[in-house]
Amino acid sequence: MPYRFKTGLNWSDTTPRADFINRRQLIAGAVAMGFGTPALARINALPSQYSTDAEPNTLEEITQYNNFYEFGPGKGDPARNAGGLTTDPWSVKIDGLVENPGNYDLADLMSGMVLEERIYRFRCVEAWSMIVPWIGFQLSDLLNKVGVRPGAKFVAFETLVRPEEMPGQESPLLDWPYREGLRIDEAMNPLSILATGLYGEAMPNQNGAPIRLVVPWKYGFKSIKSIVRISLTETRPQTTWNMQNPREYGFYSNVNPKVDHPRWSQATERRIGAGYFAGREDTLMFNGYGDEVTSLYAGQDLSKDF
Ligand SMILES: Nc1nc2c(c(=O)[nH]1)N[C@H]1C(S)=C(S)[C@@H](COP(=O)(O)O)O[C@H]1N2
Ligand SMILES: [Mo]
Repeated sequence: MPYRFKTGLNWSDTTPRADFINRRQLIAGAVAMGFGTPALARINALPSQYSTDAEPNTLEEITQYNNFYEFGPGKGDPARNAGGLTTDPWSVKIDGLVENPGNYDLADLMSGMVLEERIYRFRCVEAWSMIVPWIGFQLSDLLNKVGVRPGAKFVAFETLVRPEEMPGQESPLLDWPYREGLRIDEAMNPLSILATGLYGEAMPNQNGAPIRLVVPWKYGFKSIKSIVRISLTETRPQTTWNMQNPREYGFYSNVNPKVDHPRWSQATERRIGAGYFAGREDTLMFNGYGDEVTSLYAGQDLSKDF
């Protein structure tokens, strides 16, 4: 694998992060989740300059408290129902304003990509948060590989539609497929990643196997799971929650403590697993990633472009 050292970090930096990967806990979790074999292959990934040094949530918290409406609307539904999703073979269709469109097998899609471990803050629009040690690569690297044609202004994403394996799709709760989108400069920002694993192992189904988006300065619903299509478009794509309720969910969905959801405050958040007495934390503008992304929105009124 051709490592590209962008960060000055390397494996000899024995970061304290190595300590949190408690192998026994991982394996116990994998078995409890029905992965069957404890022999999950560890993924080699570089540490990243973009990681927070906040303490990650446990594997159990990350894999038992989920939003993945294709498997039901409850937080426990994905863990209960996603085990039967077939994630191999997997292909992703890349189309629209792109030099090399096609149906890419996941392995081909990932070839040449640099895998990093990115420990990111993750903030759901429902005002809870987690710290997740993702494994993934920059979306920009993939877009550069397939070649963005002039005129492309947005990137649209779609999730798999397979009601036989995704029982939530039997109900019209959302207009399937789940859809999301980014402006091209947001997609090219180095913080935007396609994640294929977490805690050093392949992505659990309930977290969006085998490949999902993670955009850490935006509310969690932008981070679309189990992606089967990526389209480069000239016009702004339709997005699931905006279609469902445009008054409550905008296209941008940047984490913003000063712009409340119509039905609740966004000023504070509850860290999953922090315990009943831990108290709420202040939500940070752009979820704490302002240094990296504030310039993307120069001149925009973020109370209108919410
Ligand atoms: N396809 C799809 N992607 C999705 C969702 C979904 O229901 N379907 N839920 C979103 C929401 S609201 C959140 S908060 C995150 C949750 O990711 P996690 O379960 O890995 O924490 O996934 C996002 N991506
Ligand atoms: Mo969410």
